[in-house]
Amino acid sequence: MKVVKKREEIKREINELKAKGLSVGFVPTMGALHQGHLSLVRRAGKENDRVVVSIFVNPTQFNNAEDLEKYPRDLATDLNLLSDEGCDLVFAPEVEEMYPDGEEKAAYDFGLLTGVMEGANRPGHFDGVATVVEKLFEAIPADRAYFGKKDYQQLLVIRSLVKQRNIDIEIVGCEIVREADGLAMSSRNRRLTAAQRARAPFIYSTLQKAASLAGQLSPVELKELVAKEINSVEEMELEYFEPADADTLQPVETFEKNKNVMGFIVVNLGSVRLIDNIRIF
Ligand code: PAJ
Repeated sequence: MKVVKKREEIKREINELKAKGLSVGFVPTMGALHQGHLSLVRRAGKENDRVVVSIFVNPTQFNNAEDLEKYPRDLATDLNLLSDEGCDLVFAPEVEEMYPDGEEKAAYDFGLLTGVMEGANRPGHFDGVATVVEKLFEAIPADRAYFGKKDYQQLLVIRSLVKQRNIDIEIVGCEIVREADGLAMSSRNRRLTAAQRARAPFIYSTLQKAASLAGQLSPVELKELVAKEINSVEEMELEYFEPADADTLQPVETFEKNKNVMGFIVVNLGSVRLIDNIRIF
C-alpha cells in the first residue's frame, strides 16, 4: 500500500492505473476509520481493480472550531486498517496541500437540497464538503466514488455536484453500518464517555419506533414523540428530527403511498453531535 501526500503525485498514480486499463474505486474519508468506512473500502474493492482512500480532516466543512479541534486523528492505526483491507493507495495530504491559498470554500447552489437539515443547521458546511470533494475528484480521477447513506444529505449533494460540474465519476451510495446495539458507527462515537455510549443506542431504537408508527401518526405527531423521547434521556438534546422526502429532502406534511419518506435525526449527546436516519414510510 502506497501513501501519497501530494495532489500531483496521486493524480499521476491514478492516471497510470487507468492507462493500464485498470478501474479505480475511491473512498473519501476524514480518517479515524471504523467498520462503516471499511465497508465502503470493501465494496470499492469488489467493484474495481484498485482502491484509493483519502484521509483528510477538511477544515472548511466544520462550522464549529471545537468540533474541528477535537475531531479524532489517528493516521498510523488508519493505515494499518487499510492495509489489512487490501487498499492500494492512500492520499493523506496536509491542509496546505489542499488549500495553498488559504482555507477558502467555493459557493455552490444545491437548491432546496441544502436549505434543510444539515444545510440549515450548519451554515457553509456543504460548501466546505463540495469544495474539498471537487478538489479530491480533480486529484483522484477515479471511475467510482463511494459514500455512506449515514450522511444521506451529503450523498445527494455530491450527486448534484458531479452533475452540475460534469465530473465523470459514478457515485455509489452504501448502506449504514451499525454497532450490534444499533448505534450508527461514527468517528465521533470515540468521544462518548462510557455512560453516554450506553445511552446512545436509544437514538436508533427511537428511529425504529418512529418508523413503526409512521402512517398511524402524522409527521407532526411523530416529531413530537421523538422530541419527547430523546429529550427525556440524560444529556441528550434533540437538534432535529425531520420526516422528509427521500429524493428532495423536503419535509413532508403527510404520509402517502407513492412517496418514500425518511426520518433524519441529529442528537447532541453531551458535546458530541450524532447523526442517523431511517426509512420510515
Ligand atoms: P467521514 O465522516 O470520515 O465519512 C467518510 C464516508 O464514510 C462518508 O461517505 C460517510 O457517509 C461514510 N460513513 C461514515 N460512517 C458510516 C457508517 N456507519 N456506515 C456507512 N458509511 C459510513 O463524510 C466525510 O467523512 C466527509 O464529509 C468527506 C466526504 C470525506 C469530505 O470531507
